[in-house]
Amino acid sequence: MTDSPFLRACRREPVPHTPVWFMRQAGRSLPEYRRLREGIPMLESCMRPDLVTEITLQPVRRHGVDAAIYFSDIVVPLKAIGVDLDIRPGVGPVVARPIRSRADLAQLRPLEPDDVKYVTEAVGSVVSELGDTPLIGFAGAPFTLASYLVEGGPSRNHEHTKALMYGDPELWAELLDRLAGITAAFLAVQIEAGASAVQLFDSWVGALAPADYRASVMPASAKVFAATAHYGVPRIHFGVGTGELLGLLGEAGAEVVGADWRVPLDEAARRASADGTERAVQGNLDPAVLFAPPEAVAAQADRVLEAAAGLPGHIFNLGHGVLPDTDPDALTRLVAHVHERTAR
Ligand code: 1CP
Repeated sequence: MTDSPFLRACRREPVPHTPVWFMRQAGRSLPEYRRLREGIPMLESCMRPDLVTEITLQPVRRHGVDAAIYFSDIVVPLKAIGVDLDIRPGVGPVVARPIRSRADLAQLRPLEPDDVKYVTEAVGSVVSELGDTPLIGFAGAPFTLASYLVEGGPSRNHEHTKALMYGDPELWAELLDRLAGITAAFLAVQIEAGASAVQLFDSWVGALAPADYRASVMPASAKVFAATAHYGVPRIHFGVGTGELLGLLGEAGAEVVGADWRVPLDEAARRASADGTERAVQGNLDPAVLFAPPEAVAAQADRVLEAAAGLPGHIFNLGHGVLPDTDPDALTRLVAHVHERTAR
């Protein structure tokens, strides 16, 4: 397992082929997933180890990807500590009482492993079924979690979040620090139960300028990385639209930096390693490319591979999650194509 192409690439070691996995590889694009989920709300399915195990394994069986990602959602640890929230179909996470004042912070207490016993159980069961395929655990980063908590749901402009960040820096820092503790504890649960790597999703942090990221967000994300460093498992740090932040995402403490399709991977690797620590890169095919004919998908995948050709440490992925209407066969073909093209 420690010799798997995915883990070797995370450590920037030579690989027999470029490893591939897809963000959101489990989920709506798979008919077998839709069948299994029928009539079961999202958060309930995250708390059922039998369902989590099966859903996590589905894309591994179907596509032959080099890693599994634990089926859950970034708001699961918040639900587990008692935050009143739900995941609405077609919308996403919705929070009953958005956090906008110091009194609202009382909703956030530390996460204890006992709050998420179903995660420990499900990770153990997934790992035993996976054999030599590594399992990636994940969590939402403090900024992205804060965005849902402060806005009360999905947001395009993050206006309440930014109003709090600029308007009450002390409360903002306290909010992010609490979220960092919760996130670190949630990743620790997954690593201790057997996850071989973890990804910190700061999906929406690309909304910030580098100076604001450094001053107002990086201390909390760095705390998550510092708290999980002793496990020795690779940590991947990813956000959408983060071209200008790639250096800081690396500096926060990750071994692997994920990039979206807006930055060529050779440039992403340069930026991610700008502080002098060499880091692997993950990415970065535009998920919308998968709606093009097979030859066009292959050509665009080759462009990604060419940009990554000289890099010791590339994990092939999309630049963001699989879109719900993606043809699953396009994903299967893409995995085979990358494996074939990069076989050494
Ligand atoms: O890759 C997999 O196998 C899927 C597991 C997974 C992951 C990694 C899910 C299941 N959610 C996530 C992480 C997640 N959740 C992120 C970070 C990744 C990313 O940027 O895409 C984010 C931002 C969320 C929040 C969220 N949860 C949204 C986005 C809302 C928005 O702001 O636009 C949505 C739609 C959800 C619900 C959700 N999470 C996962 C599934 C399968 C679903 C749909 C559930 C349903 O409605 O039935």
